Order: sequence, then C-alpha cells, then structure tokens
Amino acid sequence: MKKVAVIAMALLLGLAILVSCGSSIVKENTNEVKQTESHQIVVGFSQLGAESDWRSANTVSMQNAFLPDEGYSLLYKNGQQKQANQITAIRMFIQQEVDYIVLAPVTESGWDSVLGEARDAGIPVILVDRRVDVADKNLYSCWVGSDFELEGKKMAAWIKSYTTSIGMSAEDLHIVNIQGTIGSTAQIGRTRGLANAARENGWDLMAEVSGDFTETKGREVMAALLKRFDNINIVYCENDNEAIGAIDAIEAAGGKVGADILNGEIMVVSFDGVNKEALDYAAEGKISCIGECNPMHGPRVKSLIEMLVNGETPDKFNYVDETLFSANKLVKEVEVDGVIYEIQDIGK
Ligand code: GZL
Repeated sequence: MKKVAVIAMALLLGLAILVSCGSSIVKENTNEVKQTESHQIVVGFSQLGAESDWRSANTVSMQNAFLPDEGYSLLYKNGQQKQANQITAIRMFIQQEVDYIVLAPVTESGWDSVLGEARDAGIPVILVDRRVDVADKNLYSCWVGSDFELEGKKMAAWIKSYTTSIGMSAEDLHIVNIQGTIGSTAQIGRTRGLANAARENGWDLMAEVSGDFTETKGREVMAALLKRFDNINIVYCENDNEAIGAIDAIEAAGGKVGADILNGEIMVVSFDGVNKEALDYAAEGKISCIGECNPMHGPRVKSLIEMLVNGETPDKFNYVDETLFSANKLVKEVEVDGVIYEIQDIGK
C-alpha cells in the first residue's frame, strides 16, 4: 500500500506541475495597485524564481492556498533567482500596503534593510522554504520549510549503508557534489551534510561545484567534472533537475549510471522527489536514492497566516517531516542522530 501511496503522491505532484507548466493558474500581478474587496486578506508573495520542478510545484501550492473565494488576494512576483528583484517586489508590496508578505529568499544574506522597511510599515513577514541570515530575527514572524542539513545527513547515511553492504572501503568512494544555488539554505545544508560525513568516514570528496539547481547547469558541470576526473563513482546532486542533466552528461560520455559501482557504474543520488522524470529514474534505479524535499508549503503558510490573523503566535521555525525514496532493496532504513528513517520503496 505504501508504494501505491508514494506513487499516487508523486503523480499528484506531477499533475500539479503539469498544471503549472501548461497554464499558470495565477499570472504574475501587474504593478497597478490590485483593487480588492475590502474584507480580503492581501498577501504579497515574493517567489525566488522558476528554476526547478520543485519551485513550480511550490508556486502552484501557494497559489492554490490563497484563493479569492476563501477571502484572500495573492500578489505573486517571480524574482527570476535575483535578490534585487525580490527586494523590489517587497518594496512594491509595502507601497501597496499588503496585509502580509511571504518571502521565499533566493539566498540567506542581504535582507536586513528591506525586512526592516516591512517592519517599519507594520507588515508581518513569513519566510517559506529557504531562510535569511539577519541580525534581528524579529524581522520575520516565522519560517516553514525543510531541515536541509538533516536531508544531507540522511543521504550520507544512505550512501554509507549501501556502500558498506556491497563491501566497499571508505577510501574507494570518489564523490563529486553538484551543489545548488550557492548561499541558499538548501545548498548550505545539503553540502554540509555530505562534507561532514565524507570527513568523518574518510570518503574522497573530490569536488563541490554549483549547478544552480538547474538541469542545464547540472549537465554542464557534470561534463566538466568527467573531463577533470576519471574515477568518479558517486555523484551527489543537490536537486533532481541537476541529476537529470548530470545523467545526460554521463551517458553522453559513454558512462553508465546505476548502483553497480563495483562494476564501473556511476551512482547518482539527488533531492526533491517532485520531478516525474527523476521519480521514474529512481524507480528504475538510474537515480539510486532521492532525498524527499516537500514543496507543498501553501497550506502550511496559510495556517501560519491564519494564526497571525487570530492574534496567535506561531512557532518561529516550523519543520516539514520528510523521507527518502529508492528502489534499491539493500537499504531499508537509515539512522541519523538516533532517529530511524524508513526508506520509501518506489521500485516498479
Ligand atoms: C529546497 C529548495 C530547492 C530545491 C530545488 O527547499 O529551496 O530549490 O531543492 C529548488 O529544486 O530549486
């Protein structure tokens, strides 16, 4: 039943993405002040970009959570992965006197000033997905998202469990990390999780290069790494879109992806579990393990805003529970910091 549930969830996520890719439910708002009925709650949402399937699903989840017939007006601005665009959007929301600002920050630094302007305007800020590194944490009301270092630790535990089970010695693991957007919370956490495990286990972590969470950059970076090294046997991609690009590059160079490292295959692992192609790759073993990163934050952000509307104080940090997806039968669970995480078997 679990497998059916997981695949059903993946298909639902895929459907959400198809809807968003085919015809976005809510077009980006123009700059005119949006005329809303007086009783509506106006939410200004500064989304960081549209770089990945995860991001598309996250945007659709937010758009579906704040609907006019449920008393909301959502002003959505896409930052095209540039902080300057997000800062401009936040200033526009302030001018429009929105009731709440929701920010999915592209990277952690550089937000103190504009969040200070929102505070001075009396507009609460809710952070979603990635976090900000500000001197005064009172500049935002609360945050909801993933524990990215835990995601990295879980994947490292899976790598250790699998390679140990096939009899590999630690020094025989030759790993490259195709990182996400440098300075983003997801990249910082996933990179730290792997780097610490590599140091503690004596693995050969040969390179860390940013693929910016995109398929195109993932392909480019992988092709360059294959020219640089002839002994790569594990590719750690910090999201699925990078993994799809990396797999293309490996196969274009005549390599074979899979878990049979001892017979020359290159093992690819990644994060998200949203992209249908990546989930299919995982089901057939081309991606050996995907660390779940759940994008469906819309309802979570909505419940945080509803608490604020009701005068309640939400928890400052709200973490999402996540698992690992794999069709590999050798690893059934991993243990991280004393907690057992069961692997969701998504094999066909
Ligand atoms: C993670 C999110 C990351 C995803 C990528 O919560 O910030 O950004 O892992 C996305 O796919 O681009």
